[in-house]
Amino acid sequence: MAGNRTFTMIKPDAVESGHIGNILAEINKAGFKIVAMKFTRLSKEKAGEFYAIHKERPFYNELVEFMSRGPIVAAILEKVNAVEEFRTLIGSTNPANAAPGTIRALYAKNVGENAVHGSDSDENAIIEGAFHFAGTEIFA
Ligand code: ABT
Ligand code: MG
Repeated sequence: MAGNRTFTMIKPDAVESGHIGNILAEINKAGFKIVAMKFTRLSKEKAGEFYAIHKERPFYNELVEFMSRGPIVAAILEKVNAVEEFRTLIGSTNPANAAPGTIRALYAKNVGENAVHGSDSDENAIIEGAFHFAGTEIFA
C-alpha cells in the first residue's frame, strides 16, 4: 500500500531567489499537510551523506557544493499516496522537461539547481525524514 508521507527540501537556489513562500503555497494548494519543517543549512559532509547514492556520478561534487552553499527548508509532508503525488506536483528533474504549472517548471533554473527535492520511494521518505528530524520535531 502507498504510504502517506514524503520528505522535501526547498533547495538553496529557490531560497536565494525568494521563492520559499510561493513554493509552500503550491504545496498547501495541492493538499499536503506539513507535519515537520525547519529552515537550516547542510554542511558539505551532511549534503554528501544525503546524496551518497550519487557518489560515483560525475555531478556528485557539484551537487554537494550546491546543496551546502546556503540555507534550505526541510519538511515532511502528509497526503494519501504522498511520494507519487508530490513528484507529480514538482515535475521532472530537468525543469526543461517539467510539465507546465509544476513547481520545477515555475521556479527551477536547470537540472543541477532544480528548486525542490521530493523523495522517490516510501522507504526513502522514511530514511530522509529521519535524517533531518527527531521524533519530537514531527507533529502528526
Ligand atoms: P532530487 O529530488 O534532488 O533527488 O532530484 P530527482 O530525484 O528529481 O533527481 P535525481 B536523479 O535524484 O538527481 C539528484 C540530484 O542530482 C542532480 N543531477 C541529476 C544533476 O545535476 N545532473 C544530472 O544529470 C542528474 C541526473 C539533480 C538533483 N539535485 N539537484 N538539485
Ligand atoms: Mg532523487
